[in-house]
Parts: sequence; C-alpha cells; structure tokens
Amino acid sequence: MEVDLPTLGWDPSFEEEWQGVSSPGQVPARIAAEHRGAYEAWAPSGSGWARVGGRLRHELEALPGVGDWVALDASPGPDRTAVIQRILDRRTAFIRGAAGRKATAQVVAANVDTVFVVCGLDEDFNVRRIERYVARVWASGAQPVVVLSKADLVGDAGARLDEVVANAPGVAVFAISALQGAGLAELRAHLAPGRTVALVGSSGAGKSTLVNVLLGEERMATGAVRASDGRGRHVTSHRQLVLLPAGGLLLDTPGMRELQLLDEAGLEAAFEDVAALARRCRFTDCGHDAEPGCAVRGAVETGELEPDRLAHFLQLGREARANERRHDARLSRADERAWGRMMVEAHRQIRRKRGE
Ligand SMILES: Nc1nc2c(ncn2[C@@H]2O[C@H](COP(=O)(O)OP(=O)(O)OP(=O)(O)O)[C@@H](O)[C@H]2O)c(=O)[nH]1
Ligand SMILES: [Mg+2]
Ligand SMILES: [Zn+2]
Repeated sequence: MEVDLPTLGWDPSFEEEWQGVSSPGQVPARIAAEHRGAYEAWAPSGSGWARVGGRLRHELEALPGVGDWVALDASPGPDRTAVIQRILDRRTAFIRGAAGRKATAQVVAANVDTVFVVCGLDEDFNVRRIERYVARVWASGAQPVVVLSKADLVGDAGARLDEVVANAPGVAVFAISALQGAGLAELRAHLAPGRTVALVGSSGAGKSTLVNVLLGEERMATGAVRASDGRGRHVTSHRQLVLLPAGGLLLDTPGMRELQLLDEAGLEAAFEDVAALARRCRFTDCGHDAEPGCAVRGAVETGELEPDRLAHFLQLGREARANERRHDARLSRADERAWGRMMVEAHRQIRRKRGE
C-alpha cells in the first residue's frame, strides 16, 4: 500500500496537533481494524499490526477505535508489532458501552465525517430504530445520512421513504438497491478523497453489500438473512476501514444488537421538530405530560406531531438521563476509591515521619 496521509483522512488540524505532541521517531498512523485488542494500522510507509503501549493503557478512558489517528513508536510493517503511544484528539466519536456494567467506553468509530444509517425496507424497517441511530450519530459529531436499502424487495418504497423523512428532520434520506445499483449516485456524492463514511445498522441490513458495491469488488463477506424473520446472522465480526479506488474511506461495522442513548447529546438534533415545539411550552422545564400550556401535546392534538414519535422522544430522554446518572455514579465511586488510596498513603507518610 502506497498512500499519503491526506488520502487516509489526515488534514491540517491533525498536522497541527501532531507538531505539538509528537516525539522524534514517532509515526502517524490510522487504525483500520481491531481484532480483540490487536490493531491494524495504516501509515504511508505501509501497514501492520499495532498494540496499545502499557503506559498509554493506564491513561486512557477508552481504548483506540477504528478510525483513530495514533502515534506509533515506529513504522508499522509485516514483521513487527508497532506500539501505540498516543491517540490524537478525536474529531468525532461514536461510542458504545459505558452504560451497563462495563466500565470503559468503547469507541466504535472515530474521526468519521458521515454515518450511513442503513436500514432495510424489508422486515428490518423500523422508524423508531432509525430515530435512535440518528440521535447517536448527531451525538458523535458526524453527519447522519439514512440509507434505506433493498428497495427492490418492496413495492411501497416511496411511502416508507416519506415516513422516514418526516421523522428525521434535517437528515438526507435515500432509498437504494445495492443489488440493482439504484440510488448509488446520491450516496457517492458523500464520498470524497480523505473523507470517512461509516455504515451502521442492524445485522442483515446490507452494509457490507453496499461497501462491496461502492468498492467495485466483493471484498467484504455478506450473508443471507433468515427467511423466517429477515434477521441477519452477524456476518461481519469486526470493524474494518476500506480505501475506495476513487478516494474516500468506508468503515464497515458489525450489526449492533443494542444501541443505548448514553446521554442527551444528539436528542435535540434528532427531534428538532419536537424541540422547536417545546420552546413554545408555557414552562421551560415542561415534561410534555400533563402540564398546562404544553405546545408539544397541543401539536399531538392537532395532528401536527405523531403520538408515537413523541412517546419515543420521551422514552429516549428517560433512557439517556438514566445512563447519565449511572455513569456519574460510577465516576464518583472511582473518585472515592482514588481518594481512599490517597488518604491511606498520607497516613502512612505521617506515621513514617513520626517514626512509627
Ligand atoms: N434484495 C436485496 N438484497 C440485498 C440488498 N443489499 C443486501 N442484500 C442482501 O441482504 C443480506 C445481508 O447483507 P449483508 O451486506 O451481509 O448485511 P450486513 O448489514 O453487512 O450484515 P452484518 O454483517 O451481519 O451486520 C445478503 O443476503 C445480501 O445479498 C439489496 O439491495 N437488495
Ligand atoms: Mg456486514
Ligand atoms: Zn410541553
């Protein structure tokens, strides 16, 4: 592989940071894949395996993710494992985990410009799931684009497209068929040299099929969905960056089983219509429940806002706040432990001084 840094997504802002933080001998590289803690790193000089350095591991809140720009101790190559010594600041980050019991957040995709939220027009179709994904993409800092796949399988693609457009304000929505090559020109407009597009969506939605079509070659494995319910079989097992011949990068990801909202970031952007209505509620902290002068409920009554969309907005808000509280509680427990260790050490020193 012979590529320059800009082809891999490097730009002046990464260069500026690099000038400030890198040490002599270090090499900038982009994480292209992750296999259970082993990373595939791409640098202009070549690609190879990399691992997280011991020092860095202790400093990190989240391990490197695919798409991250890192500083390696030396050029990656076929016969050595390079050491990741630093992660450059992420411009965007799609995070998973953090909720639940897992203490560390997982970076699903970093430094992604655009995320294709892929959803089949077949049994996979679910407007509420699209809303959830769109909120998460806004929260990551990337631009969401909804890709409704398998248009060849349904007769009423137009009606479903309209439904998504109505529920994803400010987001471009396309219906495509990877098999028939329909609707791909609009998607290609989002691909450009140095830009990174990630594909997310449930298993079987057609993410890898779309990657192959845009790539012009069958590089990613794909697999048929179950005939009984149209669900995918989790064919893609790891996140993988691919470089397109015409420039631009795609990040294929495995289908995700659950996608919790970790905080309220992204919720307002994904429910821009509800947020605009809420600004007209009598009370600024209106819960849009039984409060008098609620413009949101008013809009439901006049038919301007779908009750299901409002219900989902309220549900996602509750989920986000619960996860935020859980996260805060975990942070304060970690603080307590750190405080405890500090006190033990302080007492030990006092006793030592006293000669005890
Ligand atoms: N009819 C039709 N089938 C499609 C289309 N795109 C994908 N498929 C089929 O859908 C199935 C699943 O496609 P994949 O690309 O493997 O799905 P995926 O989203 O990568 O799934 P995971 O890797 O499991 O997350 C395959 O049998 C594809 O051939 C399409 O445009 N039309
Ligand atoms: Mg796949
Ligand atoms: Zn209200």
